[in-house]
Amino acid sequence: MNEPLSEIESQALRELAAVADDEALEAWRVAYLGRRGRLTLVLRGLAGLPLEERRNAGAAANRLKQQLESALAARKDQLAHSVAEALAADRIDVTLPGPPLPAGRLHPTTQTLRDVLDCFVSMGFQVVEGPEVEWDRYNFEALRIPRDHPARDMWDTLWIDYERDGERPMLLRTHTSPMQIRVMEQTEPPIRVVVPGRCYRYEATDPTHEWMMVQVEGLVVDEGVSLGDLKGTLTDFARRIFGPERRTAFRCDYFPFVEPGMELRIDCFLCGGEGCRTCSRTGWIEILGAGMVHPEILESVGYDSEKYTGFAFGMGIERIAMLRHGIEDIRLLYANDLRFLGQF
Ligand code: FA5
Repeated sequence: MNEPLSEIESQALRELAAVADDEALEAWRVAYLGRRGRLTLVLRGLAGLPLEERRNAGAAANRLKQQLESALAARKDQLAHSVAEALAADRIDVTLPGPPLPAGRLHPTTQTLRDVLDCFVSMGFQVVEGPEVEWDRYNFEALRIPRDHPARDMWDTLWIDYERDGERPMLLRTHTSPMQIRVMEQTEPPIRVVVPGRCYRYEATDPTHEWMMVQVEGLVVDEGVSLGDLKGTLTDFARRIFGPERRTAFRCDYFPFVEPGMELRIDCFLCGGEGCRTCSRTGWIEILGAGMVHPEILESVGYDSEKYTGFAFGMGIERIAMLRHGIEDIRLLYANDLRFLGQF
């Protein structure tokens, strides 16, 4: 006999205990009991032994064969059982309600932006968009803010690290006003557009100032457009967005691209006009700059300033969201705290 039965027995049983699936079980059967299996080879080898020895060894080998066959059947049973158990444990109750999916919502700035745009669209304005990375020419020069003019100090600028002829002509737009020029260059009056978009300023933050904000620019150019149209349009806008109880006030302001220029202020929601930290103790919160388009600008884009007049405005959407929801600090809007944002 070429292999001791005891060795086959112990090895076979050890391996069988480690078998984990039907495939491994079949491989084990082939290895020990198959046509060329280890035990089968032992049984075949018995033929060459003397009669007495063959009888004893044959009986022992057959006993082992039976033992392995019944061990195989038992293991097979065991495996089938554990698969059934795993399936039972894994069973899904399809009648249970699914786990709730956390639903997102629109950011309060986006909600207000959409309401503002809806308001102007209902008045007949068209919505257009423009680039956030802008040329100096559109952001400043074409708006009558030449290099070295003190008015540039009104917009602390983030310049793009790109040089041409020793100059840096590109920047992150500081306001949406460059789109006034781009629209007028490409269209003829009558014009009625609003331009939403992000603007960037190299500015220290405080309760009403962020370094990134969303503005909506408005531009109207037509025959016979007057300051009365500007005031009427913006007063109507303010009533629709803030309700009739909020007080509004126009005040003179300076912007090189309009004449005359003004700002629109809303009474502070927090102190009701008494003066507090949020309104810098003035009782008012400025939401937009506006004015009649400067005739030189109309001429520079090829319009006849004797025939056409226009007005423009630019508002900060975060300031409007703050007034509507009573948000005390603009920085809360972009601090990404879901406990705060989830309230709106
Ligand atoms: C402008 O940006 C002009 N382009 C507005 C304009 C357009 C005037 C057309 C005339 C004609 P100003 O810098 O004041 O102006 O900004 C306009 C509005 O943007 C402000 O009233 C305010 O609501 C908002 N805003 C300005 N700076 C910030 C800031 N740092 N953080 C948040 N909102 C701001």
